[in-house]
Amino acid sequence: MAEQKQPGLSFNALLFYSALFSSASALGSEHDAFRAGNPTSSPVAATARDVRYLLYDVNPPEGFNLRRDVYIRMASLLKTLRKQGDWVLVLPPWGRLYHWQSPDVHQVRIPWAEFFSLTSLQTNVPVIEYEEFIAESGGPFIDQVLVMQNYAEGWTEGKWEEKVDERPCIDRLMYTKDKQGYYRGWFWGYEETRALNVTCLSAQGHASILAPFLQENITATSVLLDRAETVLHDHYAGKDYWDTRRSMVFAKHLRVIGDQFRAKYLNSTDEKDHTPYNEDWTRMRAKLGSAKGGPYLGVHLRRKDFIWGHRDDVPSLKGAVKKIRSLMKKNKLENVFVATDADEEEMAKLRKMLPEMVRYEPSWEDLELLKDGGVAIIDQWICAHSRYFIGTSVSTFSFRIHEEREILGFDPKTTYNRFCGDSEKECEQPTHWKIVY
Ligand SMILES: Nc1nc2c(ncn2[C@@H]2O[C@H](COP(=O)(O)OP(=O)(O)OP(=O)(O)O)[C@@H](O)[C@H]2O)c(=O)[nH]1
Ligand SMILES: *[C@@H]1O[C@H](CO)[C@@H](O)[C@H](O)[C@H]1NC(C)=O
Ligand SMILES: *[C@@H]1O[C@H](CO)[C@@H](O)[C@H](O)[C@H]1NC(C)=O
Ligand SMILES: *[C@@H]1O[C@H](CO)[C@@H](O)[C@H](O)[C@H]1NC(C)=O
Repeated sequence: MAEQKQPGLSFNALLFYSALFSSASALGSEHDAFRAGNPTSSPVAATARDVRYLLYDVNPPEGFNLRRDVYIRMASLLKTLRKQGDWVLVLPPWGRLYHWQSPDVHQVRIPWAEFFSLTSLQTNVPVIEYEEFIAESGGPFIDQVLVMQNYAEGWTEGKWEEKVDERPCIDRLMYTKDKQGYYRGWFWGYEETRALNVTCLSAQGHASILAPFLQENITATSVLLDRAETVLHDHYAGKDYWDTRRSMVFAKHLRVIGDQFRAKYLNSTDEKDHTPYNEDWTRMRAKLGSAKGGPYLGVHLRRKDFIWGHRDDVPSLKGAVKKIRSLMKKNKLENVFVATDADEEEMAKLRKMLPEMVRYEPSWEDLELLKDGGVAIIDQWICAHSRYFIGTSVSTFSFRIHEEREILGFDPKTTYNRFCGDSEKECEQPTHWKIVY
């Protein structure tokens, strides 16, 4: 990792200074002329250094935890791009997520710093928030949007091959042209943002197959890859995957709230639990089995859309409580912490069956401050520190807890567990993914 280390803050400082001292003159192209008309713009900054910006977005219905996974794919692509050019990754603001339904809480245009430690992310790859991009690149303009899609014809002769081609758009575009000929779209709630060009790109394969195309066939300074989940991981659970995953350190204020809750309600501290934490993720290298965890069972019980119709791998509440009790007994634990998205009706039933359960329940003021995303992270953080954890089948929320526990150094036996459906026959347990340092 050492050779890739990017001192985060000085990176931005560098961009800032290059904007101040650059003597590059105004540029010929239409785009730049347009930008130069913006009084706050610094179009010279980017050109002086030939910085190129990679932006991305994800299919709207996808949840918070899949989006965290897509970030890993994009960071990987960025690393490939940086072998040949000075690319920077622009973090897509959080918001308008399907699951974030708390009423009256303003949940759009949320910067990444509200959930993650930016300096930690920057130690892995150069990233900037969207608002920094606007300030730095000369305004709310994105040169080129590439909407990723599959191939209309599917796999040719049933054969899988990796490829990228500009193709006509298959689905109706989520962007419309305005009177000036600019494209308007969602752009994370930034209504003033415009794109100068939108085209579709059929892609099949891992994220880095896009690199040659972006280097050679696209000259735009800023490129937004929409539907970025279309491309796969370069190497799932490889070193690069884990470097990026480890760099996704939760924002300190959320960890502090989680730690205070552990201490107050669960008799759990890093010292007693053998879960020392280092702010610098590159120095975090806990041995498997070294973490003991707090004296409580950690439970992630995903409900809502997971119980509607489709899933026979999700238990009834009664089934879940039975499993919880048996695990508490087996592990000699008197406390249980439950993270769940259950609705009020289910919550009441659960509380009746499991009156001793502990939950993190923010006041409305806390919720307004932390937002649904922050509360979800606190839930994950507390689950990640439990002596024994059980999650929900194929929930990305549970998967992220597995990874957090792996980073903290828990024995895999205490982590890779999930509830089984009440009448599920072969209840296969989650896979153990070992960190590659
Ligand atoms: N606070 C809290 N929120 C939860 C919990 N479980 C689910 N949620 C919310 O519901 C969302 C679940 O969607 P995802 O994050 O995508 O995770 P998932 O469980 O795999 O669900 P899908 O990926 O949508 O299938 C989370 O982001 C949270 O907003 C929980 O235990 N605690
Ligand atoms: C839009 O982008 C495509 C693909 O790069 C390019 O072929 C086309 O000329 C661009 N259109 C405009 C108006 O710039
Ligand atoms: C770039 O475009 C040309 C012409 O359309 C094409 O032949 C070539 O394969 C493209 N390169 C990449 C890396 O996609
Ligand atoms: C907290 O845990 C310690 C051991 O780590 C134990 O000695 C103590 O009794 C516990 N306190 C409570 C209130 O359970």
